[in-house]
Amino acid sequence: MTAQISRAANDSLAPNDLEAWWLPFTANRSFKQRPRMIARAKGMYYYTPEGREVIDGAAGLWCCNAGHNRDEITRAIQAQAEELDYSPAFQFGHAGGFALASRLAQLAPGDLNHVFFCNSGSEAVDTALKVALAYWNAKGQGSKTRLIGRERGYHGVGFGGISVGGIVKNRQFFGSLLAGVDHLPHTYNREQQAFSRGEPEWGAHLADELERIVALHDASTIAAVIVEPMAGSTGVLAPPQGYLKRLREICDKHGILLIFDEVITGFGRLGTAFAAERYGVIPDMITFAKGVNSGAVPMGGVLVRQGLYDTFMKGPEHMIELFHGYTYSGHPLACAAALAAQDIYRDEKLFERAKTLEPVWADAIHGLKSLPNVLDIRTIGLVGAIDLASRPDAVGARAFEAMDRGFQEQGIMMRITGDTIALSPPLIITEEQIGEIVDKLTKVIKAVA
Ligand code: PXG
Repeated sequence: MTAQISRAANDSLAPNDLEAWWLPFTANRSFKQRPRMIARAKGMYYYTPEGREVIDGAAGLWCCNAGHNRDEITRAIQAQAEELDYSPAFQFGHAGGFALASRLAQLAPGDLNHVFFCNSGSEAVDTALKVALAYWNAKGQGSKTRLIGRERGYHGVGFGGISVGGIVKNRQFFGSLLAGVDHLPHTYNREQQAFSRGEPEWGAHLADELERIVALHDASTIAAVIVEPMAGSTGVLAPPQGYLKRLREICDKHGILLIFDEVITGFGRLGTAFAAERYGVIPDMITFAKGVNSGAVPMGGVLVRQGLYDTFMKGPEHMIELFHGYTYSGHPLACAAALAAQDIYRDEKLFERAKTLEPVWADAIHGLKSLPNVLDIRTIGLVGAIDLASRPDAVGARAFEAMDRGFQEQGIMMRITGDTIALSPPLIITEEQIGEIVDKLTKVIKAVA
């Protein structure tokens, strides 16, 4: 009931009305004292219940790549809901799912030409990890069970994803996680890489740590390596030049599957359909979600290479080949939204747009270098991160205040992690709007000095 939470009514109504929803990854008590409410959105902007405009510096949560409330997507969802609200994907199919899978197979590089649908990035990651394990089983190499992730990796919040992930807080409260997981070192080094644009020169050798892990465990026990081509959630860590190629070579040498988690980098964020294309590296699987339908309906999935798919297509034909799937795998509304979003990406050349804007964006964001407390700035594609110095004994407080004041006072939505501000605007952003983001950030960073 939007009217109940207008600004005038906030103080009296907030404690009761806001109590029941336990918000995810949120400081709930702070939020409920001083809510950041959003009522509607269009294009590059959100609007608060009282009608205040807020520029979206984060494409929602890195997902609304075509901007908000695109008419084409809205109409596609409406039309689909009138025609077929739901149809089961276990043993049945519908045209939209097949059309979308073919479309994504064409978009993906190399022979990544089969798609397994699910409903989020977390499910996509768990699906990819399970496919890797089942693949080695199907090949008669069931001893290959270890999964290798990376420090500072984010792969969602399923038990598989937090096990291969490398974020301490996401792991430390949840028991022993999956057994048999090891981690590569992360690739960030401020001394060597400060204020980098694009891929830093230093750090390709960190891929060689995979050789050390293989020497420790033996390749006969390792199923797969999973990395984000660019680590998004932990503060925008672009891959060092040559790093991903080296990982691919080492995986090939030892017969280890390579999974790129492209939940953030997929659908144009780095100026190509997938980051795999930008880096000229073909992984064995790509996980995607978010941008697939510009965030309009929950959807995720895994793109799988021909050889993997073929390995499963054996045995009696009445038998299920992979004992895995979700009630809402390939949901008709999500597929319809995705087909419409993919049309927008193609017709408006939004991936190319991200590539063209990359230097403009980099100049603008790096222009904030001399503001107070700025320790590092990183940009790549249409992504940026600004590390602020932490306040003594209050890690995260400065960026939290920046996020809050940005929304409440300046009208800008940003993401934060620790004392890092992360930016990833919709790919429809104009040069003027990049300027608007920079102006607002300047004021915010000064205000939290
Ligand atoms: N993999 C990657 C690389 C992600 O970035 C997930 C998996 C999980 O997706 P779901 O759909 O299950 O949330 C993600 C999600 C942020 C932020 O601000 C990042 C994500 C989600 C919410 C916030 O960094 N990434």
